[in-house]
Amino acid sequence: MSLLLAMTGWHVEDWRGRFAALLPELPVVTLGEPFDRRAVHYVASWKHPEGSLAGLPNLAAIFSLGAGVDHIFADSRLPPVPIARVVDPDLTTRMSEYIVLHCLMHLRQQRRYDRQQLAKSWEDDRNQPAARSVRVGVMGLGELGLDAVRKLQVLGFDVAGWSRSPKSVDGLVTFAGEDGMAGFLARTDILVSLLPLTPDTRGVINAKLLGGLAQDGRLGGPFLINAGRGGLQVETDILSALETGTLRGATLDVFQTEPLPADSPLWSHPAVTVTPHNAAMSDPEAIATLIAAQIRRLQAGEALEHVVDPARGY
Ligand code: NDP
Ligand code: OXD
Repeated sequence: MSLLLAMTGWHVEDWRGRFAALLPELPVVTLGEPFDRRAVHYVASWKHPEGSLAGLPNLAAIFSLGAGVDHIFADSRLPPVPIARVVDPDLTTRMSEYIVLHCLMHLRQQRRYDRQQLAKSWEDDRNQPAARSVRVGVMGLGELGLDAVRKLQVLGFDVAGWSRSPKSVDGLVTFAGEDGMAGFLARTDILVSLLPLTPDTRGVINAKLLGGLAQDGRLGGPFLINAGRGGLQVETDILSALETGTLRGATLDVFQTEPLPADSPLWSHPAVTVTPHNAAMSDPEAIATLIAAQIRRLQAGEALEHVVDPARGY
């Protein structure tokens, strides 16, 4: 019985060491070496190469090394076994820090004061709207979205949420599905995207959606914060909306192509804040501990936690 580490872009030997320490009885193998495919019972994946998990006859489960699973469902030759993802309080807290930071940055117009400081310009218009007068709309009311909602509410923001299925959340105005989209957007001054990337959500942040955002808010125009996935957004539509004034500014942590190409106009746009897909960096020790606990659970005949639904894609 072994654990296969199937990842690209990460230091596989660091992960081997972590799992070997947590599960000393379980051999750990990697895609870069010869291994017995029949012995592999578990896979830990981050962007594994297409087809690399086919032909593992005794595979029992695939563990995503992140919260998102779009990188796993991107493989058209995926074996039909349960897929579990990361749900980790540390990761959730980091994401909420990011969302709160950028909502406050747009509320308090920090980019503008940065420019004024560079120009040594003390300007008379120093007014600031109150958080309670600014409407934040959170797309995605899952592990990350709901935590961000709670923390934004503590600061006084007027928060609403949008999800696939209808939700009743104490103290939160909620909208759901296609039918709820227009009403949700019409009361949104800062749009926060914490959606997973699925066939249904790909390209959802497009000209039509941006055109539906509130234009009557206290910030002088709507802002976008996307920390979900780059595939949710149509970057040319975001740039056009910034040019026409439909959108006042954006914070983007994720991009259609990552790393963001050097020639992307997003890098130098004065109304765009770019971060390198690190809104919520996973703590590797916490992730490995979580997956080791999942493997122990399976070995004890218990059910896996945080299993995703292949039909929904998240
Ligand atoms: P969850 O699965 O817990 O929540 C997903 C939410 O999105 C749910 O509320 C779900 O609705 C909603 N949703 C899914 N599809 C649709 C749809 N078609 N229309 C409307 N709502 C939809 O995920 P998490 O909160 O844990 O994570 C969200 C995403 O954040 C991850 O998939 C990943 O892409 C991203 N992420 C980004 C990181 C970063 O550093 N930038 C770090 C970690 C994660 P419902 O409640 O009805 O099911
Ligand atoms: C994740 C991520 O999905 O870091 O965990 O994007």
